[in-house]
Amino acid sequence: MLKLYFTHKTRSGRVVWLLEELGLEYELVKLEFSKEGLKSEEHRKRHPLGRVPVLEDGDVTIFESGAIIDYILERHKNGGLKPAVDAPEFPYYLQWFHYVEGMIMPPINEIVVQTVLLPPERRSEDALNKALKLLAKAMKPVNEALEGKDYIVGDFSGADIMLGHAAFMANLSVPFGDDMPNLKAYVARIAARPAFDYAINLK
Ligand SMILES: N[C@@H](CCC(=O)N[C@@H](CS)C(=O)NCC(=O)O)C(=O)O
Repeated sequence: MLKLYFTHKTRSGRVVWLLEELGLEYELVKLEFSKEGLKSEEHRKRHPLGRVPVLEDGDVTIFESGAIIDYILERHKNGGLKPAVDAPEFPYYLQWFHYVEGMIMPPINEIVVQTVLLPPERRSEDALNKALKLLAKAMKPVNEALEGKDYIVGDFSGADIMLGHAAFMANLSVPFGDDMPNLKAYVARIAARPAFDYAINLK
């Protein structure tokens, strides 16, 4: 059975969300967001940096949320929730899927570091402001791409698992304003999906 190493309020929620959308059976191993929970010798054998998510499937142990999502879609869902390689949507599916960790998550990581993870005396307002500006810049093309659409590429897909989770998290830190109406509606649409609601509230 698939085994997912999970920590509340992290990218491991993406994988729970996907598994729930697909109705796949899985075992959940909950780890605390702490040195003891994530940096143990045992967990570092699964992920060299001691991070989540990690998925085990028989003798496969795989990390990186995007890789895990693609792995599940290929090995356990026969390409479901993903356009066919020769479909016109396919290149854009790949583009938005990878845009999330490549362009959206770096400023979100910095915002979390500067507002939550660092002790107040080590926080930098300059670094925070730069990250907020970068995030707004990275989100603008997403808002434009969502014009007239419910999901980022055609039907609900793996790209929405990546993007929906990141957009929901971004909206928690800095709520999308009236200049991002499509993203605002998209986050509400994502939040209304029962599988997402389950995953995001799982502790
Ligand atoms: N690019 C990786 C990022 C993994 C990652 O940084 N996970 C965070 C939680 S969202 C983590 O485990 N942080 C623990 C730490 O930094 O010690 C992915 O998409 O899986």
